[in-house]
Amino acid sequence: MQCHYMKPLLILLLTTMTAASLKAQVEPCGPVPTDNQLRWQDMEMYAFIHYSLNTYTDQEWGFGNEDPKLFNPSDLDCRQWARVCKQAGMKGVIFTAKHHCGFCMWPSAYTEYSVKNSPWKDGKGDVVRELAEACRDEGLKFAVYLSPWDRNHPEYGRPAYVTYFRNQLRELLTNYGDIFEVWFDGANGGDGWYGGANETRRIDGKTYYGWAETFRMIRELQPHAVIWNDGGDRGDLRWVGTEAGNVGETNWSLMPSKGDTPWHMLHYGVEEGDVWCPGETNTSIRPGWFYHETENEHVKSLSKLMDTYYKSVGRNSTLLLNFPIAPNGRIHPNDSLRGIAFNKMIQEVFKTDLTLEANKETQGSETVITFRQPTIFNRFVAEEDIRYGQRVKKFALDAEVEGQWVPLKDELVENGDGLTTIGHRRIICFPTVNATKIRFTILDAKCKPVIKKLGAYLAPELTADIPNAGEKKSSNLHLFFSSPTQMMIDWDTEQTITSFRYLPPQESKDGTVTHYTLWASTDWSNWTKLASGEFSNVVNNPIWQTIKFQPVKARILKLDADHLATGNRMAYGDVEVITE
Ligand code: FUL
Repeated sequence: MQCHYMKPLLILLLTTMTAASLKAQVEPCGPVPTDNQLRWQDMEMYAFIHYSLNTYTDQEWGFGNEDPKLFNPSDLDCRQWARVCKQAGMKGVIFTAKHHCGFCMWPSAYTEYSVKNSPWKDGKGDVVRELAEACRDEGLKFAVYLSPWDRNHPEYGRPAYVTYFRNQLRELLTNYGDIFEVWFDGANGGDGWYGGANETRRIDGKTYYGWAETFRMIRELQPHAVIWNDGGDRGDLRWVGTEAGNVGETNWSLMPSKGDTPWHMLHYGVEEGDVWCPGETNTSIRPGWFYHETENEHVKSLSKLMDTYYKSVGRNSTLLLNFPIAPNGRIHPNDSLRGIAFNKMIQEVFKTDLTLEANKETQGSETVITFRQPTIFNRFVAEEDIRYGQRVKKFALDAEVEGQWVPLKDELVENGDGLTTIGHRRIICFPTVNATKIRFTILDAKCKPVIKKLGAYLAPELTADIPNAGEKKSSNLHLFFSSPTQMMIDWDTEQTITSFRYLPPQESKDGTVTHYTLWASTDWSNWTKLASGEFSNVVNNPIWQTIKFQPVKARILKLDADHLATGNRMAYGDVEVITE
């Protein structure tokens, strides 16, 4: 129900205006959030914690046959995780209770593949419980990630597994107090151990899990939880189509209630959508979701994290920031220090709203903020009162500098000025101006806008402190393609090599190798197979992939792309060969 906003009228919320009196004046305007969604949106930032057997096998996706005995942290301390998250400004924690490998971080009654068969605490431990309690003590909300895909379970792909999955979910939703969100990963089906069958199992993610029934159970057991679901039945929240840490600068919290959700819908939302389904921006503080020692120097820089903040919280989304747990059972100091610095920087940037002392006058669709004296700022914040929906479609922003109106635009946006919809919060970043006035004009809206806040801030200049992962260009290898899907690397003399690293192309998914076979030779005719398999999660998170093998003498390496994400020509961002 769209009504074009023509009437030059804008309601700027006054603190004295009660919700009831405002409600009486505001006409309904399309979908609005539920109380659960409103509470969730107010959290703004919360942490993901990835920890499982993968932590001990240096993998991103476990196959499902990894030995539970590998789980034996020397110093597991959920209180340290909760403290770090709290100091990093996170309002809650979502924990990987079960990742795709199927290993349960709590002693589920329905499987032997869990902490109860690990040496940690003689099999008497429960990571989910320790973390839930630590969060409660730190005043953080708690939530669970339960992977629908289970590469360990013998019945995966058949009806019996769905019962198992629901039984596990019931355990998590009944035994660990209030849960604020339930996270069902979208990676579904493929190869796995499956109780020893060692095969590929395909499922239809929309029908197989019977989401409607599962959702009913969640509503009953945890009526205040929001449901994140990627594909299948619409949950309360949506994925934003990337794990890189940004949502579209135009980000509608609306989606169509039915049908497929192609990338652009996930990334930008749908202006005409008929349900409220806001975007949650998930990304990791390091390249991978799980801990890898090789990434210790690649924890995201402060400027990269601030960029992520502006492109998530500042674009009407929340930020779900992942902290991996190291094998000793703690968050690595590089991650915790950076997380804490991130929060300090946010507090610093938004410490003083420079418009508080200024005069704000609204006439029709235009608000002019007049400062008492010329004021320096480089951030502008606008918020709609989303209890009444998301209404603004387009606005303009100008600063009066030395008597002249100068248009401002979002410098983090490549196409256009970025001054489109607002929603819960829109932060506009621009080079520092010294201005006497700001003019905020709503140019188009679905219905009469309800603006909750306008503010201006001065952010300190930030320079990148360490390079980000993926920026490295290290190759000095002699590399060529013998076919569109076969890469060769050769040396003048024999080398002893121990691993091969592949960085997927960074600009596009085209040509990304998802499945590979790697061969070595010393004479171009006899080839030894070194490894074959899948690069886990490489499409959503195109980070360095490492293939390790027993040291081998080689003069030539051959990489076969057995499957590409899209396209028919292998592409790469970089490759690296580790020699002894
Ligand atoms: C992805 C998963 O496949 C990754 O392993 C990770 O858990 C991430 C948050 O979601 O789709």
